[in-house]
Amino acid sequence: MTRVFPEGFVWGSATASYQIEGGATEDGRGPSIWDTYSHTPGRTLNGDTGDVAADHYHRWREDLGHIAELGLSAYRFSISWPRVQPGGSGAFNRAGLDFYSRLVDGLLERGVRPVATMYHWDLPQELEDAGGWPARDTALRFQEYAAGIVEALGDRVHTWTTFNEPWCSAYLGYGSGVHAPGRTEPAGALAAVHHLNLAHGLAGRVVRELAPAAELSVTLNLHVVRPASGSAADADAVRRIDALANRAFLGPLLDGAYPADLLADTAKVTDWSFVRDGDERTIAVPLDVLGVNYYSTTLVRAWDGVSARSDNDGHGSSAHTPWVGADDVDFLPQPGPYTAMGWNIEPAGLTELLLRLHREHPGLPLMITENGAAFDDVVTPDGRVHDERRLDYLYRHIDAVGAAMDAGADVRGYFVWSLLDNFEWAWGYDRRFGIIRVDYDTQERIWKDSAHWYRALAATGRLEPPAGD
Ligand code: PNW
Repeated sequence: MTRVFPEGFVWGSATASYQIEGGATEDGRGPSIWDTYSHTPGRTLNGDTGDVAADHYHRWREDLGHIAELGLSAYRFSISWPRVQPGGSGAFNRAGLDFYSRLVDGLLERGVRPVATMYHWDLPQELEDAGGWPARDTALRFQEYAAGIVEALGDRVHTWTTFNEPWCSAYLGYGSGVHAPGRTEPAGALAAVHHLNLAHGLAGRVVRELAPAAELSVTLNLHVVRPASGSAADADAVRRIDALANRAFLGPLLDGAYPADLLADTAKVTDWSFVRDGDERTIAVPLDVLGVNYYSTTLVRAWDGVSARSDNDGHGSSAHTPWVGADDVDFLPQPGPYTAMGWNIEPAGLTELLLRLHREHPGLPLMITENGAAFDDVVTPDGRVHDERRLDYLYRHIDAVGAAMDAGADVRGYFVWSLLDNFEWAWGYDRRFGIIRVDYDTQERIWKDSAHWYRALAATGRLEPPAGD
């Protein structure tokens, strides 16, 4: 069935600084935790680093051309903190700010709305050395950084997004250690959750003050958590993972308080004394739009402490769990099909998630800030990439967004992850999410079939089933 999206629905695509820019030591950029982590042997697949990545730092003008050619109404990118403030505090780096200023102007000239993420995981290494996100001071440094970039770019940026997926920064960075900085400290992970939330609130106030015309948002990777059975024990496993994954952020951001069950569940890990009077009020700065990243679903059951654990939480191999304080919850393998990340494909989960948000937070506009899939793309002799599985994934998920809108959810737009193949974190260059292929030898950009298809969608707002669907 053909689905028609409303006039003004935003069609965008997304990237992140460390994943595409390269230029890691150029023009005064300082090191980030991802430089350190990726240069540590054994941390990333094949020892890949973001030193060169998709060379966007030098090819940004060409990439703007692709964005314009695709007819996107918005482009979501992130600002590299160590590029604009190399040590994470004190002086700003003019050359770094100029890079983003040129990018923003280039987008505006092409009629594309700039959506800037302040933090997509590249913390200045100096701040990590001083304690990282488990340290409260990092949130205060983030407020200064936010003031510097908002002052420089102001309301030329249409939407300021404070954080991308604080869940990943906290639990993968400080819990399981499969992301930078690779620490495995359960209490530290929960302190990181709080300081990321706090930093969001502090930076949100900066946006309100310095760029009153800009929209304020944050992007969360909310989890759709389902029980393996109808038992009360499995329902409780769902509740606990929902608290760690979703309500640890939604609670303070939207309701002004951490959920009581989260504090009780994790009492053995930490007493949460890092939450000070007034913090929750600071965090709850009103949002204009909530960014939602969606890829897959999560299936859990209560673990009896005896049977073999399936050990399949989809977050990379680590002896440490990101789900701190929930050792008695087991993550089950899911029915396929799967993407090249091993993530199960389930578009209905996206509808379910959007309707939950609509129900629990009526009146809050939503934006899909990431959705997409990695597959093993093949370049055919005609020089094309027939990525029909990605195309099918995108079609089904965009259709699922439409279904949620039909049922009342206020969804304003959709950003495909990602514009370009890029450095997929611990998986390096082995996993390709782009709708545009990057040849890492020549840095040539090749439009995959999904890019051609997405251009037609952005031009018409009409979602047509791909051939063969
Ligand atoms: C998101 N997980 O990352 C990020 O925002 C992107 O930078 C990334 O490239 C994209 O999704 C694809 O992975 C995630 O383990 C990384 O649950 C890991 C997880 C979730 C999201």
